[in-house]
Order: sequence, then C-alpha cells, then structure tokens
Amino acid sequence: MNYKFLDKINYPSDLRTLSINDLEKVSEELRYYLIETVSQCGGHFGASLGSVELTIALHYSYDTPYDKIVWDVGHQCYGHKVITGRKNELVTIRQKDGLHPFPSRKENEYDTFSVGHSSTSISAALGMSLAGKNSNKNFYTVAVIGDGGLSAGMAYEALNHMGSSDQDILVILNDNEMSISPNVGAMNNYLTKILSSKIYSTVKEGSKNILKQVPPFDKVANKTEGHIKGLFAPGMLFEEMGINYFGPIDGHDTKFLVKTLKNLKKIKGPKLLHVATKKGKGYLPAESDPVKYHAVPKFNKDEGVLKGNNKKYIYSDVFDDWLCKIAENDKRVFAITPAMREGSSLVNFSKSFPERYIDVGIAEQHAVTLAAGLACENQKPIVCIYSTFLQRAYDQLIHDVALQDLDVLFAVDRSGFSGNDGETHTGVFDLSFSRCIPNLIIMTPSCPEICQDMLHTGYLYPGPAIVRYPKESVKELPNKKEFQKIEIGKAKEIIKGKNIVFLCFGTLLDKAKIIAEKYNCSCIDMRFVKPLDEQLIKKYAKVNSLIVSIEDNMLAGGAGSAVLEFLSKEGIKIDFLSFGSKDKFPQHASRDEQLINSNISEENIEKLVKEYMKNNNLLSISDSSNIKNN
Ligand SMILES: Cc1ncc(C[n+]2csc(CCOP(=O)(O)OP(=O)(O)O)c2C)c(N)n1
Repeated sequence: MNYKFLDKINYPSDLRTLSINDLEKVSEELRYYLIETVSQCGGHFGASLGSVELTIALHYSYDTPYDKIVWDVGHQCYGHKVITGRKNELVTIRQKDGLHPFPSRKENEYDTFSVGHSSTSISAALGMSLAGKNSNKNFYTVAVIGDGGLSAGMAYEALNHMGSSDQDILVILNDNEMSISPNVGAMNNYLTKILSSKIYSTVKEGSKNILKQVPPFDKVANKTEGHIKGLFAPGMLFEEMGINYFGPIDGHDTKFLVKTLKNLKKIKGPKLLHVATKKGKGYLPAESDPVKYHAVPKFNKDEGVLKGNNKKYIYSDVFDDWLCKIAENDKRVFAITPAMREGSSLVNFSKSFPERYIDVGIAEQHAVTLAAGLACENQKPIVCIYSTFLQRAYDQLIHDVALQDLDVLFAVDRSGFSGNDGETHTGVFDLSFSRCIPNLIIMTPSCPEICQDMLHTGYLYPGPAIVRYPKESVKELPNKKEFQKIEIGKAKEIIKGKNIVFLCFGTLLDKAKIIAEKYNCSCIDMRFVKPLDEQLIKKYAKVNSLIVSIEDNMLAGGAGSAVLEFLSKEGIKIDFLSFGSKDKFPQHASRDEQLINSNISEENIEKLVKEYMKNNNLLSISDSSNIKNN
C-alpha cells in the first residue's frame, strides 16, 4: 500500500496539520499498516483494528501529550503507538528488547499510564484530572475503556467517584460487545439494548442526527439538565449517577468522532461518550471471528490465521482434560472464570456443562467470593484464573476463602514467567503472596500427569488449595482414566546422589534432573510449597553440603525462602543457593528468554552451582566423573 499520509505522520502534531477531510484516508492507511505489521510479528490484533478511527480522532482533537489519553488494558493501543513516534518499531512489539506490549510510561510520553490489567483507566484519569486542577494545568483528560473493561468492579468504583465530582473528565466507552469472548453481564445487556435501540439505528443509517436527540451540547452543561436528558435518552443509568451520557455514536466515522469530541470539550463536568465499534474492523476474518483474532501469531495476511494441524497442548489443556472428566461424575463441580474462557481452556467445559460454567466478566474479586459462597453450600467451585489476575482478588482469597477454610480449588494458570505479555502479566508473585496465608495448601506440578493428580488432590482436599502451573507446552495429554490422590505435604525423591541436593518446585525439575544426573547429585520434586516436606529437607540437609532450590517465582518470599525459614527455625546451617526471579519485573520476551535472563536456564544453573562450589572451596566439580569416582 502507498502510505501517502502515514509516511508523513510520526507524531500527533503531524496529524493535526491535516484537514479533517483527510482523516478517513489516514484511518484507512493506519488500519492497513496494522494488518501488515501484526501479521508479520503477531500480537493483539482485533481491538486495535476496532479503535483505529478513535485513535486518530483523539490525537487530532486533543493536544496530546499535554492532554491526557488513558487507554484501558492497552491491547488496543497499537495504532496509538504508530502515530506517537513508534511506527517502525511496531514490528518488534512483545519481543525481547522490542516495544512494550501495552502502553508504558517508561517507553513514551504519550503513554500516560502503564497498563495491561483492565479497568484502571477511569481511576487513573480521574487522578490525573484532579492533579491538573490542583496544579492549575488545564489539560483535558480522557479515559478510553471497553465494554469488557467496564465489567470490573474497579470501573464502577471510579464512576461512582467521578459522578459525584465536578471534574472535567471524559470517559469514552468503546463498545464492541466483545470482551475476549462475547461480553457478559447485566451491564452488557443494558449496553446492547442501547446499541440496538432505534436512536442508534438512525445514526447507522447515516442521518447523524444523534446529537439532535438531546439538547444542544452547550445547553446540557450542568448536571441537572443532563439528568433531565437522561430520563428520555439512552444511558439513563449513567445520567442517574451524575455523568452526562452522550451517544451511542458510530466509532468508525472519524470525521464525526472529531466533531463530537470538539463539542464535548465545551461541556463541563464528568461525561461519558458511548462509541460503537466492531472488533477486528476492516479485516474480514477478524470481524467474523473476533475471539480467534483477539491476539494472533504471525500469519499470512492473504490467508488469515490458519488452523494448526498439529495442535500444541499446554498445561491449560491438561487442566481441561481433568476438569471435564471430574465434572462428569460430580454435579457439585462449578468452573468459574473471570472473562478468560479461551485462555483458561474452558471452552469444552462451557459446552458440556453450561449450567455449571460461570463467566463473571472481568471480575476477579467477585469470582473468588462467588466461589466462597458456593462452597458454603457444599458445592465444589474451581476458580480458573491466571496467576497475574489472582492478584486482583488477594483480599477475597484471604478473607473470604482461607479465613473460613472453605473448600475452593484454585487452578492458577500462567504462573511463573509467562512470556511475551511481559511485566504486567507475569505470574512470578503467587507463591510469595499465597504462601503466608493460613489454611491454604499450595502445589507445584512438575509434569502433566502430576498436574492432574494434584488437581485431583486439591479437589478431594476439603479446604482451600492452589495448583499453579505455567504456560508451557506439553507433548501430549496424560490420558489418565483414574487420578491419584497425593499425600499432602509429601515430596518425591527423584535422584539419590551426594554432596548437593536440588529441591525443585514445579516444571523446572526437568532442568535440575539433567544437572543432578551429570554431577551425581540428589534431586527432589518438592511438589508442595505448603506444607513443605520438612522431614525430607532435614534428612538431606544432614548429609549434603549444599542445597539448591529452584522455582519459577520471585526469590523474595518464594519457595526457597520457605525452605530457608524452616532451616533457620531448626538451627540447621548449610550452604544454600536459590534460583528464581530476581527483584525486578520480568520484561517481555519468550518464557525461555525470561528464564535465561533470571539465570534459570540449565547452563546457568550448572554454571552458578559450579562457581559457587569453587568460590566456597566446598568441592571441586569440574565434570561428572570427578564426582562419580568419589
Ligand atoms: C484484570 C484483568 N483481567 C483479565 C484481563 C484479560 N483481558 C485482556 S483484554 C480483555 C477483554 C477486554 O474487553 P474490552 O475492554 O471490551 O476490550 P476489547 O478487547 O473488546 O476491545 C481481557 C479479559 C486483563 N487484561 N485484566
């Protein structure tokens, strides 16, 4: 494509030199640029295509970066990156040393707020707006949030505050009726009703009379009039909260968006503009299958993303296989997801057991307390949740589940280093933040078979249990007919050697096994982070000179720390080397690259163990024969 306009646009100031009549063409070029680039590098796709016109209109209408645009989640910001100085780097997005997957304050001044987790935009924008007022800066503040993002509690907390304030702040509700999967919930139903209303149909037919449906903008400058408007216009719910509601308008009409935004600038107080968009707009395969095209691998843009012939299984599929087998025979089993049906491999379950499948929307806190309620009445809820999103429900995990010792199983996916989504989505904190919670048991499977047995153990355990597994591929599904119950707190000796013992928590056992075999060391699959197999640790501490702990979690407060706490409590003195995530947020890169970066590759473990032994004059282990002959 000939990028007549885009070639000359590096920053929004370039965009603002154009005539409003050129913007449609700019949008077309930007959309094509996104298709061309993301098909080469992979990444989030549908949401950015759907917000092309919005992106252009916002940067055209506002004096960014002085005026603040706050994107929610940030997966729709690829177009924003392109026109804010990062056009040529877009192709590196999500890769090691490449562009950040989401807006990042560290990366660019137009990225007003670092994001990745959803539903933060209204709170952050309101904070910025209050700061502007307090420092006599008269910048405009706009939060852009999707209908999915609007399903989270945080968004309502922010609207609740915003509606009772007199801050000049605009929320743009980018409504495409999709979360990653189709959006859910009563608010979604309400918004759908608005979009399907007669007023919006009129707009779509091109009359563009929507703004005549309400009193002229300058006449709804105060809340009282806005409130009256709400009585007979769509968006009454927002009006009742003290927020001037406008729309719905067509989010793919750049010119009209610009005119609307310019008008809205004149209106004081908290406002919400409801914009209707199509996820995947302009790329037909993405329009017709928005779930598949939410995020994509590299693909040929003429063919679309092809169905892989040999599907690669990951641990989520191992979970799905176990879950569907168990749910067949136990009607008490509920699977709860906070808007991650596909990611958590719940598609099969949702089809087979629709009455016991619950997608609560992006509502992690509610998901956990809902599970607590189910458990109070003798059901067996399973909270299927990414490690990083469980962070949102920390109080619910402690106060609503663990404190009441309720029978809830947490299937914690994407734990440890979770790869290209980077620092906002890393799962390296869960062992540290859950290990200190009483009543909870925590399991770290080392292979798919054990993973299913652990899920089964957690299922049979009559209290709160976590099984945490990574985003790692597995060769095949275990194909088990029966699942074993594992003795709680029991580790497994894998290799019996001497001098050094590796205590492994999770799938990194594979790396330790190779080194242990090579150097004739001992290797233990610890299996439980809580309770620890203290007897076994004691036994090995007595006869070895070095303990090496290996985990896919922060070193601070993690499983290795648990072992050290135990050794210290017992007064056992022994050299100790721990492998885990450094005190830094893991940057976007593949999971393997992140492991290497944290010194947890096989080579690194071997090298550091050898260095340690050498520096401490404990042993000379130059090669395996040296050890074996001892
Ligand atoms: C707290 C949190 N939970 C889950 C997610 C995973 N997630 C990323 S995008 C998304 C859907 C967002 O839907 P919406 O806001 O409507 O944006 P759209 O993709 O439809 O443009 C979800 C659930 C997240 N980023 N943050």
